Amino acid sequence: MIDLETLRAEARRVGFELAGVAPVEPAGGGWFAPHAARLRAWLDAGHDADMSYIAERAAERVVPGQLLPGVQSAIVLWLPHRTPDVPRPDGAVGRVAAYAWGRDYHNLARKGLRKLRKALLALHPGLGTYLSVDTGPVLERAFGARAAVGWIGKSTMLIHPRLGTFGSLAVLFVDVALPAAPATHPDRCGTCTACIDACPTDAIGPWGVDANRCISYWTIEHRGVIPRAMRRQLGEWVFGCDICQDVCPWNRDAPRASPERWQPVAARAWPDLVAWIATPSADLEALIEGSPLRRAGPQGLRRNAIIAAANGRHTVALPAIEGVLRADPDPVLRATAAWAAQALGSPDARALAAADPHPLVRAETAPDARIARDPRLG
Ligand code: B12
Ligand code: SF4
Ligand code: SF4
Repeated sequence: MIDLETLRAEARRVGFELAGVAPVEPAGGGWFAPHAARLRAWLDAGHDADMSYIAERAAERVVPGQLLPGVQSAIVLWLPHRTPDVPRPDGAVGRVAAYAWGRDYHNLARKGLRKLRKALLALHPGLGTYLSVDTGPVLERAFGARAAVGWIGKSTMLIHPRLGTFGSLAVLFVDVALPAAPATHPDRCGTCTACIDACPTDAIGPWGVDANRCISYWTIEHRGVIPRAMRRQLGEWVFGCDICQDVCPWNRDAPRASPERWQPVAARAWPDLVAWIATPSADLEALIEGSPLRRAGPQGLRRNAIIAAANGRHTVALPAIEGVLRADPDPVLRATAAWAAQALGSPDARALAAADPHPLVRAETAPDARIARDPRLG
């Protein structure tokens, strides 16, 4: 049987900074029951917004034996992803969450998991495994907490006392009982409420994060037009949001991840809004190859860039936004451009939107679509 020290050494060899083990009951009872109940409550409250993929595979999330019959342990792995900050260039740029400044962690984590599985199979021939990164039907933070990789903070982020919150998780289920963490990590949030206070949309509540209010959800997961009530709240974020992590005291002195490994680039950390807006969706695809930005897709990224340009009052982006409104084939982008062009004072935007063949775009001329000037934006 592999011991924890050997497992940790193997995990480090294949690129993970931390590894821990949680015991798993195939039926999902025991320590896991409160987590399953929280997932159910979160779904019942509608906090999943339109991420229907979570509810569709909720049964597997709460009964791990459905993913791997006879599962006995979950190996939880941590990949630190926040490199040193990339300097902000001058001009009209948007903000991107740290995990997407460079290479895609999903690829690195999957490669690492496969190597780890190979090493374990050499020790345990016939071992049954199931591996999951992010979109798999596994409650990763619950297993991370039980494996004592960290504690779940009020922001719902899993926090490691040395590494903070800026880490991605990956999980490997196995059907043998590995030596599990004897106890969970103590909660070290104490009386702090910095994440709750700083969240600009009040998305963090007692049930966890309500995706309907979270900037990360709207900029990454949501397809289609973003509701007007949310657009101003996105500020300059064009992919994800790091506010609840940036204010967390456990990140203050956390070491940064290797830039050689992650290869962060300014064009992804601080995207040029005009370039993103003006690049046809088909061409933007090539620019985001091998990056987590692919999750939002070219339509989502260009939509978000148009909103960020309006929020930042970047009039330099107006010609590109009007170009989208006049000629882009995508009605979602034209509708967003109609709103943004009006916000930036375009004299033609309203008439162009009114003459558009698509109802989504024409809706942006309704009286409540007129944009009140936000005093904070000058
Ligand atoms: C859906 C999802 C989202 C949604 C919903 C977020 C949410 N909090 O649920 C949206 C799109 C908003 C989102 C945003 C982000 N996400 Co996300 N997301 C996921 C995903 C795919 C599923 C999460 C889920 O099941 N949510 C449902 C709720 C019910 O689960 P939960 O929030 O994890 O809550 C659990 C605990 O909080 C626990 N709990 C909370 N309090 C208590 C108290 C007690 C007593 C107990 C027993 C349990 C408990 O109960 C729940 C069940 O375990 C996971 C990957 C995965 N497969 O797990 C990544 C994941 C959670 N996301 C991640 C990241 C990095 C982010 C962002 C930081 C990205 C960004 N920079 O924009 C933001 C952070 C927002 C935030 N504060 O959570 C990482 C988190 C890593 C970490 N260190 O914690 C994960 C693990 C992906 C990964 N593989 O690395 N995400
Ligand atoms: S990611 Fe941003 S919007 Fe979402 S909970 Fe954190 S601070 Fe709030
Ligand atoms: S900001 Fe404070 S309350 Fe929020 S997760 Fe970090 S330590 Fe916990």
